[in-house]
Amino acid sequence: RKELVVALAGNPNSGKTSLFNELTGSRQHVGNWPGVTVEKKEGRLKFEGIDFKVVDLPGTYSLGAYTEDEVIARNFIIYDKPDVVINVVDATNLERNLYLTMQLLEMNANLVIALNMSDEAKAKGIEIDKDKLSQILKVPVVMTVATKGEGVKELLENVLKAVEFKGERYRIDYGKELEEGISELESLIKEDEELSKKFFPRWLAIKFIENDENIMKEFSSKTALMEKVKLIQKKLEGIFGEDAEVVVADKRYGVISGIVKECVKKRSTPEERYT
Ligand code: BGO
Repeated sequence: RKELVVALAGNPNSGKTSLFNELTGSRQHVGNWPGVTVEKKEGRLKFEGIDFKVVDLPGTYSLGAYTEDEVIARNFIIYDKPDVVINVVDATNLERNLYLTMQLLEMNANLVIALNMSDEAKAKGIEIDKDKLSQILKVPVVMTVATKGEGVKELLENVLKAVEFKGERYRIDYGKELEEGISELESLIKEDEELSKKFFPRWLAIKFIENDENIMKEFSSKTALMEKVKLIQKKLEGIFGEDAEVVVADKRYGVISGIVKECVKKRSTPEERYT
């Protein structure tokens, strides 16, 4: 069996580096991403007789086209199609971190969530129902303390299971009007061999509606498709009275807020109780 590729994705300071070190130990190689001066870290590990290559993606809050780091991370997921993506989530900041998670799911990345900093979360009285989170997102969720190696074995067991996963993960329901636009574009994308081979059609359709700079530039020569995109954007702006990209982002934030309400309980910490 060939070497499996696992990418680590997460917000800055979520503990990605600590987890990378814990997974790969001294079997690391540091270079650069092609054409840019951003550091690329790769490492190797063997688990249950299977060889893994672990690629540490740049830490980002989003996967838009706004920073070099975001473009590197998203291009790796689109073009290199890693077998599994470990999404390192800071459990003390679940709501903010889930914004990236939603985008990874939208790209059809094969996710396993490492709910890291779970020691810090506990100390702060934040209780996350990880089974509930896992059930909603249809993604394995493992509590980890990367700096102590806690949960890492369970994480790898779930990575191995995810390799075989063929089902569907969670997808945001953007509501009737947006979904109509998305599926119209999705059909056009599926009819285009170049596009449908390269991209997950639903993701690309959403990026078009969001007016994603890189994507719009890359496909500006597909005039019929671009006209359709503009038409749909106009229609949505007429309905919502806002740019389509704002409507999409708002919907994501709303969905995340709902998920957090369902999964997170905050107890008062001893300090808060006695002061
Ligand atoms: C410092 N639990 C706890 N408690 N801390 C963790 C965990 C965890 O599960 N995982 C990581 N950290 P990175 P990115 C630091 O460096 O891996 C800590 O950006 C310090 N440094 O040790 O770098 C980790 O790669 C001085 O903390 O994250 C690190 O994603 C004082 O979280 C920080 C306190 O981890 C970020 C912490 C000189």
